[in-house]
Amino acid sequence: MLQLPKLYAITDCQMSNCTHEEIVHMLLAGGAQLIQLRDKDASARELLDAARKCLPITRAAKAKLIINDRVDVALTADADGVHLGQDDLAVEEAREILGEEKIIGVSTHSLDQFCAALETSANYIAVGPIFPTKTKENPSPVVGLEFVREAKKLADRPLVAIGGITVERAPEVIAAGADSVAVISALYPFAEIQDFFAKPDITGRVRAFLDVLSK
Ligand code: TZP
Ligand code: MG
Repeated sequence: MLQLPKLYAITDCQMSNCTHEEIVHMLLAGGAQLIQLRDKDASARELLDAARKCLPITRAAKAKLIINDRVDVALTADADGVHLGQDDLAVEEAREILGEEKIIGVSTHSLDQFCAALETSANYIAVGPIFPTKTKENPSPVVGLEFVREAKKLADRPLVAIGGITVERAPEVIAAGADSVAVISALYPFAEIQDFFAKPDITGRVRAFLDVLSK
């Protein structure tokens, strides 16, 4: 079975004022071993271009790079896998395209969706939003830590928790049963951006997550 590191770091160019490549460098410098390339504003070509730039960097660090939403981009770039939402291709459709070796993850937002995902060949199942989040447009209702506990009882594969997870809250999410916490905004500290050209301390945030999660 797939082993997931406790931190699943997701790229966000808008929040960080950085390119995906820059973000990936900073995430790896902090010790991230699992990264998702996510860009809802990018065209397929732009996302493919970013994936092709980032993959040699993650490979050199022996880290995994998962593409959000786009099975075609994951296949063409030969990424490590794809992360699917409820409106993307179904897991088995993606599996047919990507083959047995690639990682396929799927987001679920209710017990019904979680149970349906258990019937697929998904390598991990994500649940959320755990806490309120401003990052996702039209997020599903918050499911809370109780949902993580319930999902853990049923899970036969790694469980990823997402949505509003901060350094402070990450330990309780892992304690509730998540194998990994997927994080966007808490990796891109706005307050530290003093001016337009400044870059946030993404590496520092990764270290902070890994530090609390190693205890
Ligand atoms: N799916 C459920 S919540 C969410 C996604 C993509 C956004 C997570 O972002 P943040 O900033 O870590 O709350
Ligand atoms: Mg999606």
